[in-house]
Amino acid sequence: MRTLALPAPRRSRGRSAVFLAAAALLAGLAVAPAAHAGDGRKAEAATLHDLAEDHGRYFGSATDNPELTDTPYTELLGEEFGTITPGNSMKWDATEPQRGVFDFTKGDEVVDFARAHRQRVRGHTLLWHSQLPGWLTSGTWSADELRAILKNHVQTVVKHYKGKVFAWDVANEIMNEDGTYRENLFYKTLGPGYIADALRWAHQADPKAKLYLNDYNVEWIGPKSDAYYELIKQLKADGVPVHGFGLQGHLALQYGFPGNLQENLQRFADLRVDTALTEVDIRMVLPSDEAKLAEQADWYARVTEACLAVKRCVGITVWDYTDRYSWIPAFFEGEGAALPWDENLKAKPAYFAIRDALGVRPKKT
Ligand code: 9MR
Repeated sequence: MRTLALPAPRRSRGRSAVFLAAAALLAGLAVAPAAHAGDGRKAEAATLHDLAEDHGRYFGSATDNPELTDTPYTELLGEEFGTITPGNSMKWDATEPQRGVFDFTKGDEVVDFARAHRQRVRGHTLLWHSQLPGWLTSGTWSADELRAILKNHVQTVVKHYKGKVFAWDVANEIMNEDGTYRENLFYKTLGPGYIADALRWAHQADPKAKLYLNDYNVEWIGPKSDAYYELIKQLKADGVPVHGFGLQGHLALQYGFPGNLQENLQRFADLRVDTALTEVDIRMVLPSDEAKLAEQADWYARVTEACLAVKRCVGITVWDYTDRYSWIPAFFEGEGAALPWDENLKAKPAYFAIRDALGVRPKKT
């Protein structure tokens, strides 16, 4: 049986490989390092990202600036993950607090952390209806003015992070549940063309960055994911630089698992775009108990397996890795325990289930 009392796993590189292996054995799991025998670095206990890398995928976590002073937290953040997404510090209110005045201090802090730990950064997000600065939401803009503001924002931010951010959530949460366009500030003034424009401007600013549309409640096939499917198909047909679809993956045990996730990922791959699970967390009604944690573990494994089954699903990011810093309790009263590590940075069954799912290595010929 898996125990919750296991210590937080540490990155392979040096320290507690043997300890982790012993812990995994106690937990009744296959121990990853054996499969790497003969490879110096990988002979040590592999991290989630190491295991994901064996499949050509990444495994990442979101983080936020205030958390970077929590040393036990940053140790794990720096060791276990291959990519980092700033949870807030690249959003519009942070990066352009006054019109035309840019502040990259906090975003840079996250980038510097990532680079110091040999991690790549997913940029989040260039435009969203939420967390916009007051000067933008309270202003009255003509279409020409707003277009110029959006272009300047997108290009200034993307240029600043050129070569440092490998993928951008260019447009976040632009669809309603019924598959119609969300009537955000940009839509209302510019119409749906703002999406293609933002993608083109971002591409001009950094031709190498992968450009994504990103949303929640799109993990299953339904009106909202259908809308993205149609939009991306059209954007591709029009030659617009769109490279990926981000499925946030904010799931909740009480609403059921999105059974056709794999099929959904596959249809986007068939449109010749990448997909990524960009903000995964799996919440539950509190208090948590053994049965809920076991079900959560199973869901994490299923999400991981769905991504591994689709070639163009390039990676998985959890929306922070520990319940200590999850956004859930503040937004959903009475819910939480959504992440693979608990509030004390102890690995939960979900962590071991992800390892298990990643541990199935493709045969090397
Ligand atoms: O994690 C973010 C949290 O700290 C903020 O308070 C919140 C504000 O809306 O945004 C959170 O991140 C969101 C992400 O940017 C977009 N998808 C939903 C995420 C959770 O709300």
